[in-house]
Amino acid sequence: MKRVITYGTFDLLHYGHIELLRRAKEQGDYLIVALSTDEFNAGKDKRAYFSWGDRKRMLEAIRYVDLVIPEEAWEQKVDDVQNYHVDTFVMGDDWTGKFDFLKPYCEVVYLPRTPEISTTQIKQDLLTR
Ligand code: C2G
Repeated sequence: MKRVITYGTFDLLHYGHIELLRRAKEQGDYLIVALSTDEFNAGKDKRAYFSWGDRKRMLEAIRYVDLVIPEEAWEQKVDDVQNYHVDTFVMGDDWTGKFDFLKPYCEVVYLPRTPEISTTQIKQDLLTR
């Protein structure tokens, strides 16, 4: 059983997120999503539209996702990889290199982002319509 983990806010869920989750699941058999809590997002200068509970429920409805856990701190990744016996860590390539410190613990994979779609873009488009 190959276990994969990825991290993110996944607010205003869109096909860029789904494509990331689909490809992350392709890396193994079991996909864990560490979902940024509202408090952690505040640290990323992000204010999600949907609450953590609602974002968790939406992720749990996606066929590629097997488990959703909270992402509460930047420093939790090594513990997560060890505690959940993770084989592969996956992130979009906007993070390329940022998590290479995990390489001694698991495979680190950066996948190309889906172009032209983002939560920020959705918000901006809705404002200007
Ligand atoms: N993503 C993507 N294509 C897009 C938008 C997002 O592939 N068009 C990917 C991102 O690269 C990321 C994941 O979807 O891997 C989730 O995106 P966000 O919710 O924006 O996550 P982020 O705020 O980057 O949080 O500890 C890591 C952070 O929690 C990552």
